[in-house]
This record gives sequence, structure tokens and C-alpha cells, in this order.
Amino acid sequence: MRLYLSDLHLEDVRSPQFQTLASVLARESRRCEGIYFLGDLLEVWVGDDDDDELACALIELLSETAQRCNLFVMHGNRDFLLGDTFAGATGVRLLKDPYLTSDGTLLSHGDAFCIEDIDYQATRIVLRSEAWQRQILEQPLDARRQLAASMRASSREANENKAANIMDVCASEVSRVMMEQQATRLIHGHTHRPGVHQEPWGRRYVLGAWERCGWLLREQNGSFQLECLPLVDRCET
Ligand SMILES: [Mn+2]
Repeated sequence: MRLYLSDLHLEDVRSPQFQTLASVLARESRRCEGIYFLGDLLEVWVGDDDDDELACALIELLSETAQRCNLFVMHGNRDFLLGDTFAGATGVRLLKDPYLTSDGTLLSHGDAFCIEDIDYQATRIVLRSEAWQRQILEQPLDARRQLAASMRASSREANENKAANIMDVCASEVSRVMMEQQATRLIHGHTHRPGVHQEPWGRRYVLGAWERCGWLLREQNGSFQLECLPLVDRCET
């Protein structure tokens, strides 16, 4: 059995999202061979030297889980600075985007398919470049935290003024990549539009963001099920 999740956007260890993730991992890791995080596990990641409460708690949670089951993490557009030090500390394997599995499934965060958002794609090229990332990581942790906060604010402002279809995947771009990769199944997140779509080339599974509920795609014996799970609040119990 394998699980696929994305867009948890974790930002607080006391949040229902973090608590729900902890209970999902405790429950599922014993029977899963792999759990895949397809981007934006975190709302922001400012570098592997981050020592705030959430970073420490997440590293502890993942390293404990990785002793029972294989964990895979792909970068999203918010946590693309997750690096080898984080992978080493947790035991997760970082996957490149897109990643083709041996059964012809293409895994992707999904933002690379949103090519109609031209400004976003231009920014993406800069933020994912080695030169920009090296320059950012040379700055002190506090400066990176401030930069992250201002980037989030301006991204929110930009998105408020965009038509909804611009922020969805572009069907022709998805087809092109699926042909190129010779894949017949796609699992992605990013768009916050959970659903299962039959496309000309195969089936497209869209993971949901952990907002009002949590989302995961469960693969068992070759069949796939998109599940919505209630967010638990430890304070309520
Ligand atoms: Mn995203």
C-alpha cells in the first residue's frame, strides 16, 4: 500500500493539520511500503538550519516514521529549500519533480503545469535556480524568515487578482509531459482542486490542500482511492 499527500502547508506544530498528520503516520506507517509527500508539506521552509519549533517537531516525526516505512518528499513552491541535510536528519528521500515510478505513474507537485500563469512561471525559474538559492542560503536565518514572510504576502496579493483558470493546470501542457514521459497516470497537487479526472492519456488524480479537511490518495493492489479525512484537534479530545 502507498499513500500520496500534498499541500499540508504546515505552519504550526499545534495546528490540527500537524496533529492529524502525526496520527495518520502513526496509523498508516506500519502497513505502508511508501508514503509520498508531493510538495508543500510546509507553508514555508527557510533552510535546513531552521531550528524553530515546527522544524524540530517535523524532523522528529518523520525520522520516527521513516523507521517503519519509506518516506518520499518532493519540493513544492513553498518548501523548495528542503535539502540534503533535512533528508539526512529525517531519513526521507527527496524526489525530483516530475518523478516517474516503475508502474508508469508520474508524480509532480503540479505548479509546472500551470503555464498560463506567465508571471508565476518566470518567478519559479528564479526561485528554483541554484544561484538564487545559494545566495539566499548565505543570508542569516532571521533575514530569510523576513524574506519568506514578505514573499508570501506579495504572492497572496498577486493571486487575488488572477482568474481562477490561470491557476489551474493547462491540459495541453499536461498531455505534452505525459507523452514525453510515456506515463499513463498522474498524481499531483498544488491547485487545491481535489478530484479524479479521466483524460485522453489516462487518469489524473489531484490531491487536495489540508484546509477544511485532510486529503490523501491511497493505492492498494493497483487501485486508487482519494480520501478526505477530518482534521483532529488534540485540544478537543
Ligand atoms: Mn503549491
